[in-house]
Amino acid sequence: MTGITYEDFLDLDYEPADDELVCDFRVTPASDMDMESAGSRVASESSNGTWAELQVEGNITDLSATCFHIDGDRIRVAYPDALFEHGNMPQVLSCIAGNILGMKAVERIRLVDCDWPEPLATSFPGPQYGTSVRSELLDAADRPITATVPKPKVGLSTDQHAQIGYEAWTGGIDLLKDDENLTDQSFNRYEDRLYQSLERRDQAEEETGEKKSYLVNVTGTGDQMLDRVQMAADAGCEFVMVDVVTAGWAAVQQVREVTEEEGLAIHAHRAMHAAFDRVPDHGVSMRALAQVARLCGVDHIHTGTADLGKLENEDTAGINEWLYSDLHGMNDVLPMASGGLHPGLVPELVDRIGTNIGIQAGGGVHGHPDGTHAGAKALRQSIDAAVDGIDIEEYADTHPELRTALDKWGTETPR
Ligand code: CAP
Ligand code: MG
Repeated sequence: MTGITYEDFLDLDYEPADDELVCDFRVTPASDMDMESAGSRVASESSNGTWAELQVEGNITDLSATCFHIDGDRIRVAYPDALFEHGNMPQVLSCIAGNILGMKAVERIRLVDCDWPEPLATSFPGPQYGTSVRSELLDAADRPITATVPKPKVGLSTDQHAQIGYEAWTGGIDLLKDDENLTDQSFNRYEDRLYQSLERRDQAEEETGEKKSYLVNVTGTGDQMLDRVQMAADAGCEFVMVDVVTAGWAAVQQVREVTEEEGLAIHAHRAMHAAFDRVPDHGVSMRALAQVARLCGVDHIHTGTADLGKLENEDTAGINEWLYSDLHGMNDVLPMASGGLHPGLVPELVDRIGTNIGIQAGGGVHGHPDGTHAGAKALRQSIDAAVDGIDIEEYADTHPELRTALDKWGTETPR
């Protein structure tokens, strides 16, 4: 029998093994605690320790995490591979982002970043398409893909929703997108919305000669989501949208299994992410959430507008770089910029985060003085100008829809 205490989870000479998950935490210790004590408690409570000395047998300590690096308010913790159930994201998060976020031993604690080892990372499917949606499912290999959410967010009838889709698609938009809080309400039922929108989509494809699709929101209970994904596939849709934070990672993993069979891409909306990541010294960073989403297999995820839009963002460019980066051969993820965007912001957005992105504009399309179709054309024109490196004002001189948008919104960030 061996006695284990918090101190056994701290070793500043420890070298993590290649198959260990390494997590970076930002820690503000409680007033009566130093970083070493706080670090040992983080490693203990997030693996297999607790506050009381335990008498344990054999190699139970093989499952113990180790706080092996402290630098200012940052600690690094290494987790043995055997601690985790491979392929089970809720279990992994219950370790690295579980009880430790509520410990009295720390005033504040934030899971900032993770270094995912091959055995654990490859136990997850990863994205089916990632950025290749641009060429495999759409005709946007050389430019940002565009999406629009009909506004108002909810309350439109199915007819109105599908009509707006048609006007946006024929104006140059690639993807119609449901809002995060539109699912199967009585005024706009999922099944009717799906079929009617795809009918208008087919019409728009016919007229424009461009591939078009629909980010239909399948969020619901576990079974509802699987039924809705299957219905989307049967109806000929190429994408589904999931509110990944509110639905939960277990649900995302289940949806990923069906989309694999049906060849559908997953658009991840991150509603509620700010509850985790907005306070900079506590919670779970958007970077860590994006990593989890990639492993679970989403193809797109909202990562912000590089501070150009109406919502607070955490390091859009840095998170996007990680989503593009090699992860043991796993597909990348297409970042979606959304939230207060309009044509006037596109040149700066592309300057800041490039063109291997998606651009979603709801108010920035449907708020256009001449309506949805003109708004869609203006957004597409702003993207064409940015991709071709033409000054947007100059381009607007020969593109009236863009001219009208710039006259209305200029290049201001809405509040
Ligand atoms: C944008 C949006 C998106 C947010 C999500 C909205 O609408 O539909 O849900 O962009 O935030 O409801 O606000 P607008 P994020 O285009 O009309 O602003 O992308 O930061 O996750
Ligand atoms: Mg929305």
